[in-house]
Amino acid sequence: MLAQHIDTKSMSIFDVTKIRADFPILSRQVKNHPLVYLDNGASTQKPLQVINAISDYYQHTHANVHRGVHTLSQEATDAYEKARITCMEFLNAGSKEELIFTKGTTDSINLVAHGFGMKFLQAGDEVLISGMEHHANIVPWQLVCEMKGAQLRVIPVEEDGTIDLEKYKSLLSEKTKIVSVVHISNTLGTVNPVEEIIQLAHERDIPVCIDGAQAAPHMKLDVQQLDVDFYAVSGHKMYGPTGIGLLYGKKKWLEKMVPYQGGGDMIEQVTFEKTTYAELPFKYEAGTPNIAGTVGLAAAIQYIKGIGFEGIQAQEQSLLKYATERLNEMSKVRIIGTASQKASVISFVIEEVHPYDVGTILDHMGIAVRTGHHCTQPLMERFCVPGTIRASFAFYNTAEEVDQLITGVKKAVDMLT
Ligand code: C6P
Repeated sequence: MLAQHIDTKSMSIFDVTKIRADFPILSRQVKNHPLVYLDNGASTQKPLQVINAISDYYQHTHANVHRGVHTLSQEATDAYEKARITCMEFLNAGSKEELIFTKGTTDSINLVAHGFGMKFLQAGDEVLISGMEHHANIVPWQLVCEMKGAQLRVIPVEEDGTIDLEKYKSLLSEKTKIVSVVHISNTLGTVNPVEEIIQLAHERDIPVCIDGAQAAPHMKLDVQQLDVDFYAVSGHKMYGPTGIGLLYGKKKWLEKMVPYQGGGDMIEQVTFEKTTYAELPFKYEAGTPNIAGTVGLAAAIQYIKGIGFEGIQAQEQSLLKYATERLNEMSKVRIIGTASQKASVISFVIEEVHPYDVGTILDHMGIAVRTGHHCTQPLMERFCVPGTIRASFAFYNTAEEVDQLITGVKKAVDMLT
């Protein structure tokens, strides 16, 4: 990770002012203050390139896909399938059969849990997740485990917010049918050693599903190099629209698994006696898809590519380092999640202060952070806190915004302690 001297006035690795001009929302006021948007882990803002691509699609191209011989339907189908290729290249998936459009990470993981679980899980089997999972990577597995009489097992989290790898190794057994863990924790920022996690599972022929919701916006992904079996992503966390996401799945699994939803477009032949399913990836895309969402997501990917992950990481790691240093200067502030490999997410608590109160004070200063359990309640329990204050940075954030956050946190400390 990047280590460099930070000069707060001139720390930008690239032209942030120019980049910020692409995001209209960043120049609005909140409570009579310029918006300081530090809730990118929840959802990122959208550049004009994405907004315009969606608007352009609706103004000139829209019709339903895969259904019509008319020009608009063919053009919409072309746009949809072209977006698939863009997304496929973004993840470096081997073929478009392996790239399914979903509503987002939650939908993708539900698809895997149902499709894999209903086919392959039996009573007594185990599904292995980690203690830092988002509810989206807990509840779908609980649902299918309950239906199949299987058991959910959990890899513990260490005090610094890393996965206990030794315990992971000991939990892998012949009962383990699938491992499903998060790539980057939305609450702690920890970047998990997914290569090692995958390799250890594969040594026992156990497939691995990775929740990549927080990784896709921050790092170059290569599902083939990872050799991962399933990889889930949300469009709205990577500068794309809401309601669109990706599931990468290895063909060998997708072919064997059962469809998650039935309906139009996912069939080959329907009779009242029996239905046969469409080829991949359509087997898993029932109903009219979010066509405009795929166009917007493809535009977001082009936008990210235009900036490049090298610049994105340099900027975000600088902000992370600077914010960590400044927060650590405050005696009443405690950072939760101190792993050496982190994305630009900082969770912290203030002694004897409820996170919501801090969030409210910050909001009055125009600063948007997330407060609460971040949909990781078991992780909150692990760290014995009701919730945290979370600042999550994107490449369009600045050191000045970190300074404003620190001013806000100091004000909260003065008012509430
Ligand atoms: N985390 C956050 O503020 P959806 O809602 O389907 O796009 O993503 C769910 C999800 C799954 N896994 C991880 C690691 C996530 O961070 C999220 C979404 C947001 O942290 C909203 S709860």
